[in-house]
Amino acid sequence: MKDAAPQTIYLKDYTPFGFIVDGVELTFRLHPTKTRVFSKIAFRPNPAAIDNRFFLHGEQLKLINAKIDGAEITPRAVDGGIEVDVPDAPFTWEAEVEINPEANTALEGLYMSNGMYCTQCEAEGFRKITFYPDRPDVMATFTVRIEGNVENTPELLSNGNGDEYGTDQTVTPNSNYAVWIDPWPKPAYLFALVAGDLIAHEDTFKTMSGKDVRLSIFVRPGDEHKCAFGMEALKKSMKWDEDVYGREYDLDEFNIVAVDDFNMGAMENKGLNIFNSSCVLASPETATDGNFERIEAIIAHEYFHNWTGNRITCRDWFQLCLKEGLTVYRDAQFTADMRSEPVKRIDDVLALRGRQFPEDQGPLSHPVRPESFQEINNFYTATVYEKGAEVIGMLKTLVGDDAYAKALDLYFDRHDSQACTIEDWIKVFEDSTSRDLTQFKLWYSQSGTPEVTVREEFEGDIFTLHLSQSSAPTPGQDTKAPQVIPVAVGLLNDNGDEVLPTQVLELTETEKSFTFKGHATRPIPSVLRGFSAPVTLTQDIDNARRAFLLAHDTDPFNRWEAGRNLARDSLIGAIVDGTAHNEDYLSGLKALLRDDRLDPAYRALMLGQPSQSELAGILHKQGQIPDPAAIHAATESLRDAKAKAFADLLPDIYTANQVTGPFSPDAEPAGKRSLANAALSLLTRLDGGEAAEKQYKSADNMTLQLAAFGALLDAGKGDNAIAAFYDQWNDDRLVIDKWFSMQVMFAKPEDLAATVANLTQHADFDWKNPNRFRAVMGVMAAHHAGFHHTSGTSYQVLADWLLKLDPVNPQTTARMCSAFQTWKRYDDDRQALLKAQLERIAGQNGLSRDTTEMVTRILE
Ligand code: 0A1
Ligand code: ZN
Repeated sequence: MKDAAPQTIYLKDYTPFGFIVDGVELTFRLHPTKTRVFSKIAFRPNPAAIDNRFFLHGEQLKLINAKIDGAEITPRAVDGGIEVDVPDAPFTWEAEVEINPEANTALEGLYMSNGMYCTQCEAEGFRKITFYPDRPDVMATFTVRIEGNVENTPELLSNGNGDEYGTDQTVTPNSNYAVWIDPWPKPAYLFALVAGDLIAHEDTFKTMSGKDVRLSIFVRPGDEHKCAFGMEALKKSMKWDEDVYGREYDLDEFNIVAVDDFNMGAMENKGLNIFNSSCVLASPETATDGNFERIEAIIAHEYFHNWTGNRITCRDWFQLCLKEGLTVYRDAQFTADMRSEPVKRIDDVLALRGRQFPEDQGPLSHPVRPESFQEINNFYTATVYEKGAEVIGMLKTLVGDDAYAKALDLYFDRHDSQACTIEDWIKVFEDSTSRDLTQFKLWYSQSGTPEVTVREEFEGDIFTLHLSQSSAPTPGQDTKAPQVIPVAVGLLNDNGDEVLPTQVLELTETEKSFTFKGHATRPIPSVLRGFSAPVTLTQDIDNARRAFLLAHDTDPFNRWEAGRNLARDSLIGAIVDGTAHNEDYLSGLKALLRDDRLDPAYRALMLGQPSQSELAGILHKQGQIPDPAAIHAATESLRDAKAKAFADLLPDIYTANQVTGPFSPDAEPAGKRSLANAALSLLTRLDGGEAAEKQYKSADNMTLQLAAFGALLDAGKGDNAIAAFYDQWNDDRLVIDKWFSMQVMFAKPEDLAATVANLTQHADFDWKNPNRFRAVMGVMAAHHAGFHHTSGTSYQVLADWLLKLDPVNPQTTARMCSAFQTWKRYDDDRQALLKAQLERIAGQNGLSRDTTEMVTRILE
């Protein structure tokens, strides 16, 4: 057996597996370096097969023996696995393999994290556990026996329901075992096993049909006090999925485990979700409001996968958005229901613009459903996840809420226990609404961000909106067909009253005009309300109009957007020709900040402004070469201008939004803290850090402590806090991740590379831990002015570390290569520096398949 050589896999080449699996029995005899895995699998020929070659995936496995129907055989080693001649009738495959969890630093398959055994099988990790048809369209029921040692692994967990637990002293002293039965057929990527010394935080949930489900969050001793919030989030998620989607949980228990070494956020393994500890553990002292909100959303996301992903899974990995786009959409609905809908929408659009738009504007651009890949792990992208969710949102907007609910009922009924495609998904909507969705499907196949241009006309009493769409070429797609773009529009009069409530215009052609009759005076349109489609909008309107919308738009998203566009144009003016910042923006924003009727969280978002990398992307799109230093200077000067313009208001806002009483991470107090902290950050520009110093000293929760820490670092007065923070928190790895990140984030651009070099010398820079690596390297790559400092040193530091990490953990290395994806935006000197680093990485001997694919695509 050899690891698979790099090859491109195409959606068009899909064929079903030649065999059906009737049941899987696994036994794990755990050992840190020599775990034995025994498998017994019932196969039968698949009547739908095109090819009946019996190929099983397998990587890094030591085969001890293999049998077909009890007779020992010798499989042929082929690329990426083994091949065997098998009978043309049902048969039983048995194998014994040995694997080495301790040596598994890639964190795919069975590995060890702080003495605990755990698994990560999505996308193709199961093949590192045993020989198997490791593809999502092969679904089977699993029975798993785990044999361990009472002292090291008192807890032995797998998918489904715990069936037996015991100690069997006759085999080995101190040995223990557990048997788990998962009655639901599942693909191998949803397999999970955890074994270790864990403590359970327990609860129960009564489902809509009255069944009691046992809920547990398993953590390492010492983390017990950080589970309560996650448990509440889980119960809320279970209830919400019943109330809103009619989906009930389907096992007797639901288990979550927190692990410290994890490549991603969390994983939806059937009945045994495994979480990066940063995405589940929280206490008021150690986690910020932002962390709490994210944890609630990720717990919901993984739980919602039980139906959208697990009960109905993907036929092949090209269909990844089938489960991810829908589940992200569902978790966003959940957060909007639990918290504030406009705030969640703005946060999501910020994330889309921050992560997905750059992906779509550069060499990594790909459709929501890609058509080829070399390494599937490289396609867990913002496009598949976040744009995938936007596509679901558009579908719902186009068919309406009731039709969406009906279509989802049909989807769950029709496809339960199946592995499906986007065609199946679309067909459900076509069948339940009688609408032809052929054009809509282009959202899944065309890459790139469409640009919608708006022109207005007013004649007689008729107001016309002329809409047009275009989409720039993207890799492999030079020309595009027009897509169906839902453009939500409302009309206002001069007093700011809504004269036409929100309507959805369907832009289906390259150009289309929409008329609105009976308007005695010229109405003011509010276009793309709620960000009804993932597009860029070009609208030739002046600052006065934007200021009007900032003051009056009845759509909260577009009201925020008006302020955002004012800020953007003010910044672009300052960058390009040193124009002073826009007074209308500052005075409009000030009026809004004063408005106590507005949610503090919303006002805090209003105070924000486009990031430096977003500005670089906008300039690039306008055909200009972004200058990171000028962009940095402009964003700083706008913050200074705000501090000055709001000087009289900031202390009041700060005081009025202090929260008293016991800490609660709910939306209301969290919103107040976010506004107070936004005010503090500006105030620090006026008082030299006095208020921040006070807040740092008195803070009794991480939200206040970290904001004060950041304000002090920003003011160049963070030295004492750096030392104090470390002393206070050096035994809490999640907080120490923050300590690393904050120092990188607030480094002066010219000091960034040196700050990072210094931090990587620190004894706590445990670079093999993905969270710690990202806390430093990920934050460095996101520090626009510092990463792109003319010296090029940051590029080099990042490349050095990526080369060091690649042999240890290809997946995390490859993901971070996207830091280089925007390289062609910049001037010749920077491009040369960036290219040299990319080529240096690409030229490394033995570079992983993951990283090779990323750097090759980026360089193309
Ligand atoms: N399916 C998980 C995330 C996940 C994706 C890929 C992984 O390894 C390549 C691991 C986890 C989710 O959507 O939460
Ligand atoms: Zn997911």
